[in-house]
Amino acid sequence: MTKKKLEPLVAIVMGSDSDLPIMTETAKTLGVLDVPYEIEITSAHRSPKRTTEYARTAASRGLRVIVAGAGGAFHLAGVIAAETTLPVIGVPIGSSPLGGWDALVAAVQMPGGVPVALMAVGKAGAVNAAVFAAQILSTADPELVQRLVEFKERMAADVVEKSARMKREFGL
Ligand code: RP5
Repeated sequence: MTKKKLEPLVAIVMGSDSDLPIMTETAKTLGVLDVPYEIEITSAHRSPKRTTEYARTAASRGLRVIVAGAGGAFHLAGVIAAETTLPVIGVPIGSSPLGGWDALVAAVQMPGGVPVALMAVGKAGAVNAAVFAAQILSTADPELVQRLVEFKERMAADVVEKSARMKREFGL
């Protein structure tokens, strides 16, 4: 039996295809948590009209959370947050010669009234954006709470397994 494709609840948006190797982690983690998502490349600088239109229509299209990944000036997340009432989660990406410091510092300079929830720089931030988006959605979805509990249990089991593997490799 084929699984019915669910309407996306989370939008993963990034400024460039060069951000994709990082933002793929958000998609993968949402997949593990069984949260439907859509994914889009749109730039605050290079395609500003498309970006604002995307943000303006996101809520009416059924999306509930937006994850924005960008490097450099990190304008994407702020521009999106300015155009929607949905929660926006930002993932700074170390794509510029400044290695992500620029995006990180820019991300904590949103003016009062326009919040962007800041995750870690890079891959960890992309994973956490998915978990955080799922946590927001789970406040109205007990089954998703259960999947988040199982996600944490798997993480704990992975650590135990890694420790056992390390001991085997050391012959202990
Ligand atoms: C940012 O500029 C994008 O989010 C990307 O991280 C960075 C570089 O983009 P490309 O020049 O690789 O397209 O806006």
